[in-house]
Formats: sequence, structure tokens, C-alpha cells
Amino acid sequence: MSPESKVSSPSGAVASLSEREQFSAELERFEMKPLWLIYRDVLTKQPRAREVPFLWSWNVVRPLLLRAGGLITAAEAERRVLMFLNPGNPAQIGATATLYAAAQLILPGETARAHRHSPAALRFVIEGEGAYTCVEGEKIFMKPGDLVLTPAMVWHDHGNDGNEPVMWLDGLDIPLTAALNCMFLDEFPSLSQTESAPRERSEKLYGRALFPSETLAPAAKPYSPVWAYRWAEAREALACLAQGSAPDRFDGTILRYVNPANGGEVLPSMGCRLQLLRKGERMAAHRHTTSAVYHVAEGSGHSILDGIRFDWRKGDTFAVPIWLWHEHAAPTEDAVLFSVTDEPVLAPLGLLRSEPYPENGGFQAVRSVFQGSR
Ligand code: GTQ
Ligand code: FE2
Repeated sequence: MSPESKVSSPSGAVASLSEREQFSAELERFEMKPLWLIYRDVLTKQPRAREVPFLWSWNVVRPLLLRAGGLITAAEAERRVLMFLNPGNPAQIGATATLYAAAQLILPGETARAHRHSPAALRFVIEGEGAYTCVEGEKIFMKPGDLVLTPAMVWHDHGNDGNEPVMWLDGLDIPLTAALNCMFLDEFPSLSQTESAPRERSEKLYGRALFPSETLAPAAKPYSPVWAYRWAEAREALACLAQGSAPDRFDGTILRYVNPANGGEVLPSMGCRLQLLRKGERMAAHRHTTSAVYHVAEGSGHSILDGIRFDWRKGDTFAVPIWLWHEHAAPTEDAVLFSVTDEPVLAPLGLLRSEPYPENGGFQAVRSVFQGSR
């Protein structure tokens, strides 16, 4: 036996490489494997995301979504949805490792049938009026910029009673639910739910500083009792916050959508944020263990994601994977970014971690400009 094929361990044990290989092969029969073969690949020093930063331009998405409107009905499709997939991990149904994002279209007169499922969902309306989501018998009419929640296992159907196409961003925790193998879907016995609650009930009862008296105790449900957060109110609150308070170094002027019963996140798996970047503001770069999907609600600007400049404008959606350097700027006009984050998942696991960009005064150099499609 040649000397190279002999290896030794600190304990002095000596074995030939082929002996070790044979040992590993033997283990396979019993569904075992030595950890030492993959130790460094499992316990990485830092997160190694397969997902990459990416942007879905509304200029591209909108005409494709309208084309889908001519190809398939909402009834046939169940949901007429174009999913946003991450090119770094296309086999996974998600924009990041934890967050699914998609664009949905509902045409005048259409109904998307009632169902409920274990993934939690939210919508952020991009364009059009006259559509509603019916949540547990409560019809919620939606306007651009409105956020509507359909938490896990809550009945929901969509309809368009108006006379224009309505399009929105869907955010769901599908990758997470799928990773947990916890997928459930129930179909409602009829196409749509009968309207059994007053319109916008959840907002009237929980969205103001007046609660039904028994609700003073922390909410029993793990999600917000308010189903809808209106654009006009969110935008007004953001403008108010911007007056007289200094912007966050990384995020500018930023609000959380909260569960009014406990001040916590709106959903157990997804948090929502709304941030204002004032004209001329350039925020510093950082990275964190949360991943996010951003949607441009107003204006235009750019983000530098891992050295790549992504120019964005109203209607665009972009993904920021875990532990990726990112910074935002609005050089020419005020911009408002809506975002969904998996922070509520990481926080209770003790996994929240972030760091500022250490070089160049906290700003990344731009290596390239994002070009879009293949
Ligand atoms: O609107 O109910 O994008 O159930 C994916 C799954 C939307 C919805 C999606 C869904 C929905
Ligand atoms: Fe759904």
C-alpha cells in the first residue's frame, strides 16, 4: 500500500482511504452517513442562499398578465396568477426561500372560487378598482395600495363587480409551508361565500381605537383581526412620520402594519412594511437574516443588491434574499416601497441578525446594472 493512501486521525487511528470509503458505503445500507464528509457544507460559516436578487418589471408583467386574461378564465384557472420565481432556485415556488410572490388578474364579472388553505396570504393592489376579496363572509372592496390579509385556513374568494381589470401582488408563505410539509386546501361547497358579515366589519371593529369589550385580552388568533389596511391611511401615517423624525439609516422612514390587538406582526409568517425614501435620500447598505419581497407603491428609484443596481418604478417587484447586501435610494422623486418580510418567522427562533456594510462609508460600489429577462 502506498503511503498517500494512509491517513491518520489525532487519536492515532490509521486507515486506508479505501477502508473509509468502504465504511461509508456500508453505512448507506442502514440509511446512515458520516457527518465528517459533509460537515463544512452543512454548518456553513454564514448563510449561503441559492436565491439571487431579482426584479420583475411591471412593464413586462402587466402585458403578460393581461394576455393571460385572454387565454384562461379565472374560473378555469382557480386563480389567474403569474408566479415570480427566483432564477437561483427555479425549482422552488418562491421569490425568496421563504416568500412566494405573484401577480393576479381578475376581469370584470369574474369570480375566483372560495377556498381556504394552510399557507397564509396577503394582497397588495397594484391597479384597478371594483374587485373585492370576501374573507369569512366579509366582503372587502379593494383599491390600489390597499393591503388585504387572508390568514391561514380562512375562507376567501375574489370577485370583480366593476368594469376594469384589477391586478394585485400576492404574497404567501408557500415555500415555508411546503418545507414543513404542512399543505392543506379545502374547497368551499359553492363558487363564492354568501355575504354574512357587514362590509369592512374587521376594520370597523378592530381597525379603530374601539374594540368589542372582550377583545381587550390579547387576541386568541395568531393574526390580525383587521383584514384590510387602506392605502390612504397608510400613506398619511407615513407622511406624518416623515415630518420631524429622522429617517432610519438603512430603511428611511418606515412603518409596520401591525395587529392592533397586540402590536405584533399582521401574520405569524409574514410582516408588512411601508417605507418612504424622500427625493434625494440615499440609505446605507446592510444585510440581515430576514428575506424580503419589495413592491414599488409610488415613485421611482433604485436599490443596490449585492453590487448590482436595480432601477425600479411604480408597479415593479423585487426580491432580496437572506444575508444579501442591500441599500435603497430615490435620487429623482419621493418613492414608497411596500415590503413583505419573513421576520416574524426568524424572530421567535432567535435567528435575527444584521450587520452594516463595513466598507466605503457604508455604501456599495456598483459593479453592474440589472438587465432583466434572459
Ligand atoms: O388568491 O387565493 O397567488 O390561493 C396563490 C394561491 C393566490 C388566492 C395565489 C392562492 C391565491
Ligand atoms: Fe387562496
